[in-house]
Amino acid sequence: MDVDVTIDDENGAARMTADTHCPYCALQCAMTLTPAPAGPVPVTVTGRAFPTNRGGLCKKGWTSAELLSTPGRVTTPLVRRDGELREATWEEALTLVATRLAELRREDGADAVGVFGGGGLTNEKAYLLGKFARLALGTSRIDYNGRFCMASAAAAGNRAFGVDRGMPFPVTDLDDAETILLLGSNVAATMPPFIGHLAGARAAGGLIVVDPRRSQTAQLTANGGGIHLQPAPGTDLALLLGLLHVVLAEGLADTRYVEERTTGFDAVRRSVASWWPERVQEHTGVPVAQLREVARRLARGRGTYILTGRGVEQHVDGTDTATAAINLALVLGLVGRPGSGYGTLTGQGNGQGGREHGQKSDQLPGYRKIADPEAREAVAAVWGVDPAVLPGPGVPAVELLGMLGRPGGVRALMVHGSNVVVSGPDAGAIRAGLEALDLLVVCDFVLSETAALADVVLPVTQWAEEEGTMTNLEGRILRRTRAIEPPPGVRSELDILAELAHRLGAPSVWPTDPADVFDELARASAGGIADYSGLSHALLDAQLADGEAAHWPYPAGSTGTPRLFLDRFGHEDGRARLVPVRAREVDAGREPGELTLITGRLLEHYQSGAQTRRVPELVSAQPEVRAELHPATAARLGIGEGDLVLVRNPRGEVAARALLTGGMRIDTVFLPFHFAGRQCANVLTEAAVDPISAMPEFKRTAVTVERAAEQEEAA
Ligand SMILES: Nc1nc2c(c(=O)[nH]1)N[C@H]1C(S)=C(S)[C@@H](COP(=O)(O)OP(=O)(O)OC[C@H]3O[C@@H](n4cnc5c(=O)[nH]c(N)nc54)[C@H](O)[C@@H]3O)O[C@H]1N2
Ligand SMILES: Nc1nc2c(c(=O)[nH]1)N[C@H]1C(S)=C(S)[C@@H](COP(=O)(O)OP(=O)(O)OC[C@H]3O[C@@H](n4cnc5c(=O)[nH]c(N)nc54)[C@H](O)[C@@H]3O)O[C@H]1N2
Ligand code: SF4
Ligand SMILES: [Mo]
Repeated sequence: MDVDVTIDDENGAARMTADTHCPYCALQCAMTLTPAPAGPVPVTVTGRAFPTNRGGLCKKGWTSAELLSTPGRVTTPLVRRDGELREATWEEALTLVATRLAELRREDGADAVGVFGGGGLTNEKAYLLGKFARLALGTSRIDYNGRFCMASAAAAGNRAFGVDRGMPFPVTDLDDAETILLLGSNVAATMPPFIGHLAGARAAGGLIVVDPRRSQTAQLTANGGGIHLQPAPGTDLALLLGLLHVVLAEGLADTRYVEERTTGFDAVRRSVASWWPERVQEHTGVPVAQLREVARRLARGRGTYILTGRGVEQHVDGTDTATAAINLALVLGLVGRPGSGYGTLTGQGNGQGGREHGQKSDQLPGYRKIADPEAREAVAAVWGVDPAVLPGPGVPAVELLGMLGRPGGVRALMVHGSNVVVSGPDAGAIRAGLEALDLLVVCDFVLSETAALADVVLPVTQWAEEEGTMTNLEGRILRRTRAIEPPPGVRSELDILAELAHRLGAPSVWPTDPADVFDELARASAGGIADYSGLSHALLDAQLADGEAAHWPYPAGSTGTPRLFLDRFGHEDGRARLVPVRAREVDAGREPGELTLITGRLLEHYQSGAQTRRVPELVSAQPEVRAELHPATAARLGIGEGDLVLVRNPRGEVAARALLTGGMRIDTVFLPFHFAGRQCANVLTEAAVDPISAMPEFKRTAVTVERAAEQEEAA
């Protein structure tokens, strides 16, 4: 869709508006951009009526256009010379990158070059990046920040259903729910317009929020809205086993559904047998009476949904925890039936599409496995190459970052859409790895902390300056449309990848028009799980103008799939798998005097903060990191409101002002991860990962907290 002429201003001159979606999270709120040539910000943003956001936007959405003209915008390639990043021409920068990449490949083989992508990239960019890694670089070593985000929920969904689509139903289905169990998700801060879809459940007293903090979302359960369960961090798996135990003990299971639509019930039944409520209370801190009440409420007829967020997934047992939530939903007969369901809330703007089209180490476009000979053949045919030239599976993100600069590891890294030095686990080690590289190339539109370490920075277009598609949290494909011309000097990522592919002598064709890239993606996805082959930019534009949604799978000749699993699941026998899982020990390894650090998000900032720390209104609302502590914990440690505290462990130290709140447990401290330098929460987190999904443990880290000495306070 190109721009529409819809507004006439006073003197009759037509101005153009573009209907698009927010550049940030997976709710992908609909907005209209109107060019404002006179002001400091080049477009004005208005919310647009759309099923997911109903015209609403959060603060980040409202202020998103400010980044287009931020003083920190990079508009010229930068190349490091004598230790400093200096302006260079595109010819110089691209020649340097292509020459060095080819040299390193010659010296150490193709796997000496790594690629790190992002879930904020459009489908077109994510697809071309995966193709570029496999064909132009020939490397297997590509992965992306979705490993930090969606990997555990995705692994659990694939294992249970044979398909991973965050929400297998439109979000508006939630409007009629009577009961919603929301585990480890703070939507009131992370997707504010989403809470409109919780209104029905709240009115019915059925919003059940599981969070060790009284988060903004947990606060929605007050005044009869529902129940807040406040377990110890990392004990959700035991809680879920306990809920299933009560469901079975009290005869609340949907036995007919279990028999007809699932396999594996007996093993799961046995696995929860010993999780009687008293044991669960001891393990999690959740009272027996609450556990029983919640189990009964979930089983009370239709209108029940179970949803998970990062709070339960970003753990070393995140896949098993998501699996336990799925088991509960299946035994209650909630999945694949209108009026009930299970889902996970995708995070980044294109967190869903970003994991479908080939930037994950083990995948090819269409959510196909790169190790599967049939998938390799199908995609190689679209690319016009011999399947034998495609590398095999690479390694997941944390492992990839652990190889930087190591012998036999990765000597050059290309980063597209992630600020790993702030957002990756054990950030100090990641910084050391990035510094040890022979070549770090970062594509970005601002000088993120990661870009600041690069040898070459390539400036790219931003959302309002480009065309493309995004796949939101419901698996609905949306159009991103251009409202304004990019500033002179920046190039689109598609253009950069195509140019480098040519210089590296890559086979195949390298389209740069997003509609053409989409057409190729659609063909490459045909027959895969995430099949987009019936779609094109033109079709999407016509449909969207009609108010019709496009949910994948959308094979040629179909009209898409708003609701999955109505008749069958993705496994060959059509049944869902119930998979027995076990809870780990609580607090193993906590020393006396240690607290558990949990990390997460603030409404005003997005991710590593590379973008939102550049928006004045957001910065003035949340200028710096604050450590949230229970007043009793603070009193015990001699800490007062606003004191500077040091949060420490052997990996690092964060300096933060104390924010005292009764919403914390006395054994935990909370830090948002949006800040850099001495405020970076991830210098404390550990690179330990879930054995199935390779998701790092972001939500549970041992730390000590103490008041900073006076000299430190003064500094
Ligand atoms: N404002 C804002 N919105 C965002 C983003 C952002 O950076 N800022 N990022 C987007 C992205 S990529 C994502 S992935 C989503 C994430 O969205 P959410 O999943 O809602 O975000 P988090 O704040 O990481 O975690 C949610 C909650 O988990 C709780 N939690 C921590 N540990 C545990 C635990 O062990 N068990 C349980 N049950 N809960 C726990 C935290 O206290 C927190 O309130 O948000 C998206 N939206
Ligand atoms: N401690 C802790 N750490 C966490 C989490 C947590 O809960 N706790 N959550 C994790 C999660 S869920 C996520 S998703 C990650 C996210 O963390 P990151 O991967 O760091 O994500 P962003 O901060 O969004 O970084 C995106 C970067 O890409 C740039 N960018 C945006 N769009 C584009 C584009 O189209 N092309 C290019 N080339 N660049 C672009 C932005 O300017 C920014 O510099 O953080 C993870 N880290
Ligand atoms: S909720 Fe997400 S998509 Fe909507 S305006 Fe806020 S950041 Fe943008
Ligand atoms: Mo995320």
